[in-house]
Amino acid sequence: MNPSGTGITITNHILEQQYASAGATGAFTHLLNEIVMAAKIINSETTKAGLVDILGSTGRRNVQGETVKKLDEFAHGLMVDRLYRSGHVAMLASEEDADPIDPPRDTKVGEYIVMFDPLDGSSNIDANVSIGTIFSILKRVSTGPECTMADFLQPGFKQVAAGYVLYGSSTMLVYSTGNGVSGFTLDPSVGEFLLSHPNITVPQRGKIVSANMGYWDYWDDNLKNYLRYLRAKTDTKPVYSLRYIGSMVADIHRTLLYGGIFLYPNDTKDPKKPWGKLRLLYECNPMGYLIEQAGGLADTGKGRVLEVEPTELHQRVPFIAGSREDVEEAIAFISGQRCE
Ligand code: AHM
Ligand code: MG
Repeated sequence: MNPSGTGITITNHILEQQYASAGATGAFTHLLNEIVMAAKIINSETTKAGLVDILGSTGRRNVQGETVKKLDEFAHGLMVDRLYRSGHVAMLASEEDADPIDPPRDTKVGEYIVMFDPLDGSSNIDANVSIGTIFSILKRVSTGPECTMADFLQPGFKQVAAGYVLYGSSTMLVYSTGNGVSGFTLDPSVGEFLLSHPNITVPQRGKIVSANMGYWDYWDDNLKNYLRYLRAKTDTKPVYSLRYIGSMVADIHRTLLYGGIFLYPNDTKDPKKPWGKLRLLYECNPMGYLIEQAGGLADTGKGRVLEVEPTELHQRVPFIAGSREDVEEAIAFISGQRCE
């Protein structure tokens, strides 16, 4: 039933972390458990998506100008409801909403800020390709009666937890509270996430590169030199395999397990996309946190992702993450220190 045979449920695991942390009140545990519950419900909807009239576009566009799929809306609404229901959230923000989301009236609020992408990779839904939910948890920093933008615009190293749910060939929840990375697989027969991947560690070097090569013409020469280097066999390195799913959660999950490098660089030719596509606060920061917690690196090409000072809620950054040696090598090329 449980691939590792340990039989540890995610609820046990979260509770164990709570007991190990002096002064923990259980608020954080309750919050994470609401995310687990939301993950189970979103999973159930995604797996029956082909059976009911939930697939397909609503025809509306989100704040990023992208077509919103019905499942995105469902996942967004569910995350908002469940997280506020925990009573421990100060305020929420989602990829699907231009502004932070106010708590419903008369809701008990708490001290945590949660930012999330409710259904990442949603353009893949209709093709039955893996999609995911990403979340980032911070502590509120403002002290007044209402939250301010400063609560959301905190650098990624301030995260107290981050994780993702991958709706794939099996459903997994991977999270970290700053003590390494743990992965749980949903056993559909009992409806529980069971510890299947304790202490995930990204290999120091991989042999997979993951990037949308269709954008080749929009990338700068230093980056192209790096990618040419990866596809050449030398005495010291193999030819790197290309794997790109186009769902960040799935691409990062594979990178965590197998190693290698994931890149979503900036576009040098489109003035509307000078920072690439991926959003700092609810995509790159949580994934960067997990990659670092697993022993890898996450960089913008100009520095550590987790140290970027955010300026806007939906800010985008270039994202280069994966095995430590691969990312270091990529940065050497991107900065022009190496060209072959
Ligand atoms: P989304 O949050 O609107 O789904 O967009 C993010 C997704 C990532 O999952 C993925 O890495 C990227 O967009 C793929 O973009 P592209 O099609 O430009 O390669
Ligand atoms: Mg999305």
